[in-house]
Amino acid sequence: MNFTDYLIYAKSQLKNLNQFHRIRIVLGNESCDLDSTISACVYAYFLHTTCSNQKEILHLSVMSNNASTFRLRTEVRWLLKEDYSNVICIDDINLNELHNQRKLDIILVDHNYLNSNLNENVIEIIDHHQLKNGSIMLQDPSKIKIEYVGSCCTLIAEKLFSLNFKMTEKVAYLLTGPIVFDTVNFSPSAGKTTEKDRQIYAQLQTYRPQSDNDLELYENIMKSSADVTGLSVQDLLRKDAKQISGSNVCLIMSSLPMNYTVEDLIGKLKTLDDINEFLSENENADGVIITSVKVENTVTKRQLGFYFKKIEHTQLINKYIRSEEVNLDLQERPIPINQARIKLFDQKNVLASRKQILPLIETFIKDLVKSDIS
Ligand SMILES: [Mn+2]
Repeated sequence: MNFTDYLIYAKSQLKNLNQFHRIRIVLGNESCDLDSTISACVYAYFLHTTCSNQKEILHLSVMSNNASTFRLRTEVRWLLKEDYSNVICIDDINLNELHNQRKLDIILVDHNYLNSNLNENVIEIIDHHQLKNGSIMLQDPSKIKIEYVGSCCTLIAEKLFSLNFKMTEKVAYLLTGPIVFDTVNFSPSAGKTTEKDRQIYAQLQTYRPQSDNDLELYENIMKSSADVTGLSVQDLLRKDAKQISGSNVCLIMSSLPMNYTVEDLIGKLKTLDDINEFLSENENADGVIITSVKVENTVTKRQLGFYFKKIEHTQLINKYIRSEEVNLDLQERPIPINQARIKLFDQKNVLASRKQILPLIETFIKDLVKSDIS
């Protein structure tokens, strides 16, 4: 069974879940980015084709997002082409029901933590994000693979190679997409590439006869990911969002599409209604931290901004995020809107992406107690 046939088969089985004894879900992270999506789909395909008991066990890749947010992932649609419509989103399947029926296993790819009771169903983790307090610990340590490489697809490909998977040109191509995208086509100034990313990339190339020009592949993914045609302020904030919850504060970290800056977004705001509505639709969060990357003549520029409903939160985060321990080297910029609860900065430490910033913010708001903010 090839990759396309597997996705069609998997989606068609959503109405036959009762016929299986076990449903094994490969779950991508909540941002549903290209890396997450390809990692989940390819790994589920691998597990399905190597499973000796396909009648009893169903392997599905599931995106942690609903279909209306997933549709904002223009780069995923570009890379997957006709396979895009067969991707399964979280609103296509009732995981809680499978959990209650005690037939659910979950494999996390591109994240290592679930903020729900489904945590106890996790049987394997393959990820390149930092482990944190509360990360899932599995009884069998060999089922946790966490390594800080540029792309989770590097780890998925490594695993497939080590287990004698019959690599095809198509699967090699799909895995290559996120690797070149996440490493900014192996750009030294982006600082994302590890030796393993290069090694695995070279190994994947041997399955792709026409792979001489991956600059074109990279530029196509970039172009489709940067396409903001028709996106509203809320879409822009929603496209790549991750939630951080402390006991007293909940906030969202949104990464904007490539080359669309925080300054562009703030310039688009006429009132705060759009941001407030975005927050109320996301667990009624207290605020949002927004990051952006723009590459100009191979120079990477980053911006960071935030908005909190309460001025006390703005002040607290402002103090923390500019501190030396966070080390982002932020330079404040003026904004075109008279609003003390919004801040905009150029981030001179361009090596720090959301992957590095998010755990710091997480630690900070975990420690916040009510007396700090009231
Ligand atoms: Mn990733």
